[in-house]
Amino acid sequence: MSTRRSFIRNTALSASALLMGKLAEAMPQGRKGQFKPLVISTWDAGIDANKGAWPILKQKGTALDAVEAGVKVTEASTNCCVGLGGRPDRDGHVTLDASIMDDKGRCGSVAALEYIKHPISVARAVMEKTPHVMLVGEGALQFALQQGFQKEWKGLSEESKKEYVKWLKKSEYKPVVNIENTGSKTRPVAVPTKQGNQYNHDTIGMLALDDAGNLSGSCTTSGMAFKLRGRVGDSPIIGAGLMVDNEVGAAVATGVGEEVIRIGGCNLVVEFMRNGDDPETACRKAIERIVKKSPNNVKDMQVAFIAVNKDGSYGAYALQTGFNYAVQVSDESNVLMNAPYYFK
Ligand code: SD4
Repeated sequence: MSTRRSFIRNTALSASALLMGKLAEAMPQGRKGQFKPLVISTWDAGIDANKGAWPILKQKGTALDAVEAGVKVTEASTNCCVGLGGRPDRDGHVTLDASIMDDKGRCGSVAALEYIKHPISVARAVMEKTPHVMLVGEGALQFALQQGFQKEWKGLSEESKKEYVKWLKKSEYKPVVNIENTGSKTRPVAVPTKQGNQYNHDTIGMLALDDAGNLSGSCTTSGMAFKLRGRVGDSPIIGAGLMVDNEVGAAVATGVGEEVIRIGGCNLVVEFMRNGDDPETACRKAIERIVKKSPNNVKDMQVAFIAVNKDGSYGAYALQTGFNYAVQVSDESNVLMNAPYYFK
C-alpha cells in the first residue's frame, strides 16, 4: 500500500516522467494511500475546482469551506456547463440544483433555482440558516434574495443558445452518455475536450477530507439538458446525489440522476463502505445495483460515483468508459483519473 509520503515522492520525482505518462502507473496504487487532506471531484472541470478547494485544506481549513469554494469555481466558470452558463430546460430556462453536507450530518439543498450564480452557497445557507434541508423553485429564489444573493442571469450563454436552438429542431429528449477524452489513464492537467475548451458536463461533485480528518461534500448542476420544466435530478437529493457520514466516508454521483435516485445511490455507496468495502468497490457495487434494477434502460447512459473514506482512500466507478475525476493531495499533484467501468 502506498503511503502519502511515497506518493508525494513519486509525484515529485516524476515531474518529467509525468509528461510521459508515468504517473498513470503511480496513481492507481495511490488510491489506497492515507491521503489527508484530500479533495476529489468529478470530470475534467474537477482540476480547476480542486484548485479552488486546495488552499483552504492546505491551511487546515474545514472540508466544508473547501467543498463550497471548490465548486464555486466551476459555477462561476464560463467554459463549463455548470451553473448559469448551463444548458436550459425545454422551455429555455436554466434551472439549478445543488447540495452540500458536512461532517456533522448537517445538509442543505436547493432545486430548480433560477438566476443565482452560486446555488451551492444558497444550499449552504439553507443548511445553516433554516431548520430545513431543501428549498425549491420560487421559494428557493425568494430565500436566496432575502439572504442577499443577487439575480445574475443574463440569458443563455452563446454555447447553450446554439445547442438549444439546434435541439428545438427535433425536440427529442435523450440523455447523453457523458464521455471525456480517454486517451490515457491519468493526465496531469485538464485538456480541451471534444468541444474545444468547453467542458461538456452540467455537474460537478466534490468530496474533501480535511486536516482534522473530517469529511464534507458538495454537488452543483444545471441538470440534464433540455429536461422537462420542473424536473429535479439526484444532485440536490441527499442520499441520492450526495452523502457524507463522517464515521465512514462520503460519495457523490454524476450522470443520469433518475437512475441514481432509484437506488438511493450515494447512501448505498456509503453503506457499502460501512460494511468494509473500499471506495472503488463500494462505487462498483452501486453501479451493479443500477444495472440489476434497470438492465435495458442503462446501456446507453452514463452514471458514475466517486467516494472517499475516513482513512483517506478514494475511488470511483462508472457505467461506461469515459468518466474521469480529479484528485488533489498536494500542491503539485492534481491529476485526472479515468474511472473503471461496467460495460466493457
Ligand atoms: C442530473 N446528475 O441532474 C445530474 C446530471 C449530471 O453530468 O450529473 N450530468 O441528473
